[in-house]
Amino acid sequence: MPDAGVPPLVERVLKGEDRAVAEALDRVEDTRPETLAAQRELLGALLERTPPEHTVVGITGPPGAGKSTLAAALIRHWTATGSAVGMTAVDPSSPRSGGALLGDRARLMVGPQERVFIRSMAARERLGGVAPATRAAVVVLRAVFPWTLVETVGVGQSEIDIESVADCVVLVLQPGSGDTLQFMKAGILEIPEVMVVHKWDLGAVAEQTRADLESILALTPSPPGAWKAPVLGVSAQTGHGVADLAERIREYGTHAERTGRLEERRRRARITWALELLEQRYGALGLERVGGREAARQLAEGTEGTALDAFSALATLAGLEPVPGKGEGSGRGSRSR
Ligand SMILES: Nc1nc2c(ncn2[C@@H]2O[C@H](COP(=O)(O)OP(=O)(O)OP(=O)(O)O)[C@@H](O)[C@H]2O)c(=O)[nH]1
Ligand SMILES: [Mg+2]
Repeated sequence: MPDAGVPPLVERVLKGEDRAVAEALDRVEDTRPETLAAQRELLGALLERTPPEHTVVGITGPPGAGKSTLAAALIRHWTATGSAVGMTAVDPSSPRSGGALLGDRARLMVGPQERVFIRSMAARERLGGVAPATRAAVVVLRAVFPWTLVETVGVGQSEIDIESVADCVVLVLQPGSGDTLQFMKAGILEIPEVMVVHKWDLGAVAEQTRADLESILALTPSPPGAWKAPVLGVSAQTGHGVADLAERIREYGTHAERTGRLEERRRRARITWALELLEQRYGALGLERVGGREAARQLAEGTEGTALDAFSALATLAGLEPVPGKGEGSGRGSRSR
């Protein structure tokens, strides 16, 4: 039903119009400071109308583990069961895997009638963790799609960052790579909600990797009632375990919702993003002016609205250039393309 107070773009995005989604993504990925006010308004309007059960799933893991292929398999699974999916994918020109896997719908093997929206991010945004633009893109996609997938690559920071973007993190491991021990040392095995030993079709080497991983995980018992990340053998190539993976993701969602973990995580994600914006825009000075990172964190917690609203409040408190919000001037920033 049309709502008189809803900006036209927001209304079109919520209907899932591809062009509107693409336009909204262009706007929120714009890094020019003068566009911030309009972004704040757009993201606020979208978040307000986002069904809470819409879920962001992060897919992370070392290069070549098959994250994109697995994402494609999940997309097929979800669309086959009637759910639309949004995804931020790596640049199709990725040299390693020929990467066109997701940029190209034909290779993705998703029918034209299936509701999938894939946003390619620039290669620079996939390295070294999660860019603020990715956070904003995820807000747009999540407003529309029951499922949003975010792929990040790397061992280390990207796994840690993805936790503040996704509601559920899936770690994809390459069989026989010996990464597991390294992951444990880096504290990465504590992050994912679901672990996938991928390329299960490789047989014994995959089974061995799962056994190794399970024995490492057995060393760190989880407190009663806590979610215990399952270790699944999956092959995107044969389809083995894909439905099970989707089921475990859903199961975790139910658990996180029931225990309040989901809400807590989204709350923390908002703060992380606000501080990131403050630092990105004003550097160390931004944090210093509000009394350091911890103080900034607490101040941000006391604010309402989206991460951009929290950031704006912090900037104002710091006596730094205030960021106009709704009705405070600075017209809608538009892009010249
Ligand atoms: N045997 C086997 N190979 C697979 C499977 N899934 C993907 N691969 C292969 O693994 C390679 C990497 O796949 P991608 O999906 O591009 O992996 P990725 O983790 O997204 O790679 P980057 O984005 O470059 O880090 C490709 O050659 C795939 O064909 C699988 O289930 N079984
Ligand atoms: Mg990939």
